[in-house]
Amino acid sequence: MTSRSKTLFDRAQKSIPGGVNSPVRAFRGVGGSPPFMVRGQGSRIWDEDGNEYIDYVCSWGPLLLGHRPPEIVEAIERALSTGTSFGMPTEREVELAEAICDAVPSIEMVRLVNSGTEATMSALRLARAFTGRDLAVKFEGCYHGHVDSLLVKAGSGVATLGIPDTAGVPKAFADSTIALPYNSPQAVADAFERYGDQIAAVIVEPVVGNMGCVPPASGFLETLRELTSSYGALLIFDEVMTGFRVAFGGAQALYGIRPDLTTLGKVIGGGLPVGAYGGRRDIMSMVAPAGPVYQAGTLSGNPLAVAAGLAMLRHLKAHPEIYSQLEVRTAQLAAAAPAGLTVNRVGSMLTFFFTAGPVTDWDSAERCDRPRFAQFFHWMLDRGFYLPPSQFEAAFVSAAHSEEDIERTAAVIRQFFTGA
Ligand code: HOZ
Repeated sequence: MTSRSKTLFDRAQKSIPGGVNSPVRAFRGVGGSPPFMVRGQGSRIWDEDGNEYIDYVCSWGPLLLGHRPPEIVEAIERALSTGTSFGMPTEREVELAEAICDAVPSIEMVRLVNSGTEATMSALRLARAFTGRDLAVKFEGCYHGHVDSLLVKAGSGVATLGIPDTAGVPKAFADSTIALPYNSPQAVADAFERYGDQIAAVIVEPVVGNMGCVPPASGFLETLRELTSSYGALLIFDEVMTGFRVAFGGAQALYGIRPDLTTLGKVIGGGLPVGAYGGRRDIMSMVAPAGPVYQAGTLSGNPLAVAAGLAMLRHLKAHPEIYSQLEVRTAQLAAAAPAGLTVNRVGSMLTFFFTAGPVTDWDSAERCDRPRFAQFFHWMLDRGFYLPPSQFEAAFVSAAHSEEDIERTAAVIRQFFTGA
C-alpha cells in the first residue's frame, strides 16, 4: 500500500465512520486500504502517491465520458460564474427536465433531486399514494439506495459487507417489502396471486448493477409489466445506473418496456450529485405542490449539477456513436476472461464473476469465489487498473477509454489467469 494514502486512511478513520463516506470504497470486500485520489483526466486517475490507474469505476457510473470532459467542465465553469445556488427556479432546470422527457418517452414529467436514494424513496412514496396500497416488491441483490424499506436483501455495499437486512430499519418498514429472486417470473406471479390487491409497486433494476452486472432473462421484464398492469400496481424501473448508460433512453429503450415510473441519477448529473424520478403525467401530478405527495430539497435543481447534467445529455444526444463505441470496447474487455469464468455484460457495464456460472440472480452471484476475486482485484490495482473493489459491483467503461487502454487491460487480465 502506498504511504500517503495509508496515512490518510488511518487519519480518516478517526473522524469518518470506517474512514469513508460510502462503504464499498473502504475496500472491505477485497482487503487492504484504498488509495486516496487527487486527480482524474479521461480514462485515468492519480492517487496521493502519484500512482496512475486506468479507471473502470468511473465514480460508480456517472462518468460516461470519462474524467473532466471539456464540454462538462466548461458548462460547470459557466454556471459557477453566475452563482452556486439560488433555491429558486432556473431556466436550465426546465431544459434538463425537457431533455430527460425527450430522451425517455415513458417520462412525461420529472422531478430533480440530489441522489439516487432520494429518487427511489420518492418514487416509492408516490406509488403508494397513487395506488393507496403499502407493499412493495423488490428483488434480492438489487440495490435502490439506502431507503429504509428497500434495504431488505439489498445488493451493493449491503451485500459486500454482509450487513443484516434490518439494522436500524423498523420491522414495519421491512415487512412492507416483499423480496423475490431476480429473473424468476414465477415468484412474482405467486406474490401477486397472494398479495395482489396490496402491492403498490414492483421496483427493479432492469439490468442489475448492484450484485455485479446481471441482465434480465428473456421475458422477465415483460412479465413484470404484465402483472403490475393487471393487478393495478405500478412498475418502477430503477435506472439510476442504467439510465443513459446502456442506451441513450436507458434499459427501457434497450428492452422495449414502458415503466410507470423511472428513477435516474449518476449519468444525468455529469459527475455532480443529481437524481431524478419521473413517469406518467397522472402519477407525477400528485407530487407537491401540484398534489399531496410531499418531497422537497434545498439544493434540488442545483445550478452547477444541472449545468453538468445538461451538458452531458446534450453531448450524448449529439454523439449517438458513443454507444456503439462503448459496446465494442467493453466487449473487447469482456473477451479477456478465460473459459470457466462468467462474464456478464450489457453495453458498457460488466462483471467478471469468479464462478463457472451462469449468474442470473443473487443466489448464483453469491456462489462466487470472493477470495479469488480479491486476488484478481489487487493484481489489477498493483499494475495500474482500478476495478470495483467488490465482486458485487459492476465495472464501467467510458467513452474516454481508448482501444489501447482496453488492450493493455485485457493483456494484464490474461496474465492473471495464465500466471505469465
Ligand atoms: N453504492 C454505490 C455503488 N453501487 C456507490 C458506492 C460508493 O460510492 O462507495
